[in-house]
Amino acid sequence: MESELYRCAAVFTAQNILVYRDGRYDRAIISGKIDNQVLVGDYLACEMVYGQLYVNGIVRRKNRVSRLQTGKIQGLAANVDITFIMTSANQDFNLARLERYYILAKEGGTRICFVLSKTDLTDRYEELAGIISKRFSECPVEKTSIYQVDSEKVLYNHWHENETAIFLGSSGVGKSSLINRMLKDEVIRTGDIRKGDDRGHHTTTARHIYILPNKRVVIDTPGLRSVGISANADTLDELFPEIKELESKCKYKNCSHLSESGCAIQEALEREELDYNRYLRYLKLVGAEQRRQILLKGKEYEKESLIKELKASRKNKRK
Ligand SMILES: Nc1nc2c(ncn2[C@@H]2O[C@H](COP(=O)(O)OP(=O)(O)OP(=O)(O)O)[C@@H](O)[C@H]2O)c(=O)[nH]1
Ligand SMILES: [Mg+2]
Ligand SMILES: [Zn+2]
Repeated sequence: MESELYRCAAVFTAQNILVYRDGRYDRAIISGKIDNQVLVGDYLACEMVYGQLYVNGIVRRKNRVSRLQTGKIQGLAANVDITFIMTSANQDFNLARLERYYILAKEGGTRICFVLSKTDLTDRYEELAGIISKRFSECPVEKTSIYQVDSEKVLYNHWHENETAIFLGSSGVGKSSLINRMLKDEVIRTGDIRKGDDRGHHTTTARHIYILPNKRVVIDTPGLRSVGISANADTLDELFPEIKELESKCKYKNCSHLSESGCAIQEALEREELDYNRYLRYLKLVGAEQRRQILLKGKEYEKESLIKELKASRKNKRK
C-alpha cells in the first residue's frame, strides 16, 4: 500500500502519536525504522496496515523550535511559522523570561509576536506593551482578552491561512483559553475548571495541534517550567549588541571583566552606560554563573557598606 502524508498532532509516548489528515485525527504507531524523535508539527509518511497506521518516515523539517533541558536539546515542535509569546497583563512581568522565549523562537527560525493577555484585568497594559516594544523593537505586540469579543482576531494580521503558530508562555497566562476562542468551541481544558488557584498548576499537559475553522494551525503548549536556551545562540548578540561591542574594547583580550584595569564592561557599568540588571540577565543566559555571582556579591557589599554608612551617619546625628 502507498504511504500517505499526515501531520503529527500530539506525541503520547515514544511509539504512540496522534496524527491528522483532511480534518480527521487518528492514532499512529512509530515503526522501528525511524530513529529520529517525532515532534508535534512533523509531516509524516504513514501507511495503513490492517486498519492500523504506521509512521514510516519524517519529512525533512523546515525548522524546529527546541529548548535546552539539563544539557540536552529537547525539540518542542517542528515546521512552525510564528511564535506567539504570551504574558498576562495582570501577573508579574518578567523581562528575563520573555528574552528566553524570544531566543528560543528566534533560534527556531520562526517569526515572533508578543501577546499581552487578560487586558480586562488591568489598565497597565499600555505601559507593559511599551516595555516589550522597546526591548524587542522589530516584534509586534498585541493585546487580548477572552472577555472582549473577537480580540483574538488581531493575531490573524501576523498569522496567515495554512500557517502554523505555536503559543508559548507561563502556565496560567491564558494560552488555551484564547485558542478555545479561535476554535469557536470549548474543546481544550482550561484553568477555570479548578477554581481558586489561578497559577502554579499546569492545565495543559502536552503539546497539541488544533486546526482552526479559518484554516490556521495552532499548537497549544503547557507553560514551560524551565526555558533553557543554548548559550552560544547568535540571537544573544542580537539581543545584547552592546555587550559584545564593549567586550571587544577591553584592554586585555582574555579579560574576565571582573577586576582588570582597562575593562570596558566594568567601566560601562560604573558609568551606568551598561544597565546592571541587563548585564546580570545576559550573564545568566550565557551560563556565566560564577561571574554573575561575583558581580551580585559585589553589589551586595556595596549595599551593605551603604547601609553601614547610613547607620553611622544617623548615630553621628544623634550624638
Ligand atoms: N480575566 C481573564 N481571565 C482569563 C483570560 N484568559 C484566560 N483567563 C483565565 O486564566 C486561567 C488560565 O487560563 P488557561 O487558558 O488555562 O491558561 P494556559 O496558559 O493555557 O495555562 P497552562 O495550560 O497551564 O500552560 C483560567 O482561569 C482562564 O479563565 C482573559 O483574557 N481574561
Ligand atoms: Mg493551557
Ligand atoms: Zn573586560
